[in-house]
Amino acid sequence: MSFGSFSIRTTKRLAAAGGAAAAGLAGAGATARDALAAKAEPWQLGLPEPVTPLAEQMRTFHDLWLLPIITVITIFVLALLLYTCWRFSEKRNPTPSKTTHNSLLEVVWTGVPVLILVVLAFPSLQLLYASDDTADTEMTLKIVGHQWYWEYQYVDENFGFDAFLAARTHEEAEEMGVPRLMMTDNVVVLPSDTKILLQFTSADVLHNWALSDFGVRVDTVPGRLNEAWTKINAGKEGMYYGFCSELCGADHAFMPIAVQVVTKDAYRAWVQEAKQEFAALDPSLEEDGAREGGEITAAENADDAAGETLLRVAADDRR
Ligand SMILES: [Cu+2]
Repeated sequence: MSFGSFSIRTTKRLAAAGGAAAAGLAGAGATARDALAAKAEPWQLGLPEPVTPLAEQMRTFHDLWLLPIITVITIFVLALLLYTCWRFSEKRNPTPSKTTHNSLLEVVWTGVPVLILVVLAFPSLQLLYASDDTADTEMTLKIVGHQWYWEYQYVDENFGFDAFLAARTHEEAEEMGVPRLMMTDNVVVLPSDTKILLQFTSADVLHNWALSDFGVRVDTVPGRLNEAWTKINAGKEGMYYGFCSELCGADHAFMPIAVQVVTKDAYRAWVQEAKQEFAALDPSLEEDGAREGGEITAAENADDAAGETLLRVAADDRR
């Protein structure tokens, strides 16, 4: 299945434009970085630059809470071990004490970890609830895991496509001018500054759609519909890459995720092109002219539940 060249071409064109912009602003580190969004740099430390509110919240949780606490614990335990090795060696401590219990110490080493967990529970639960808040989304992208590629359905626009690995070898990558094992033949295009509902399911085994920059990492489970949301900050347009993160078989390493974030206007223009390029999810909606309206209403969706029963029914249940 390859609707291929279209997306790669578009991507190249837009990437070239991005590159030119970055070159024009040479020295502006942020711009150069955005152009390479999600591509790890040698000796890079820390989490990738977050581009969504959720990813920002996740980074804050990690950098301000988890990392300091774990650092203190690690240093404390290491110091304790070293001191014990030194102080209580056979040479320095030939006749060991026979003490077996110390109530105060036992209360402390039980109580302190409990307190740490209670403190961590607050930002953790905040994050959990925030990532579950799929209210008021403006569009829906349905993501279906396959062995070994991703299928994307723009359910509001009634079209979809498959995304296969674009370049497996160094030679292919060089020839196409794309990053090896990261680019796909068709690229997911998403608008910035738009709250997007992401729905996940699988046609065969467990996969995981993971895109760290968005703070999204969700299992696709056969027979289940998982949900998440994302809203890419305005001004963070660019290419983002992710990977299947649930061991799913022989080609697990060869089903990357490539997402191009564009402005709302560019997205609308792309949708018009994409509707011509890609197959309709439901051809019957084509014939009755529903597509001319641009939007498929929930009622039309419900009328037509037969085709993709599980996914549709699950989606409609929410309404
Ligand atoms: Cu996988």
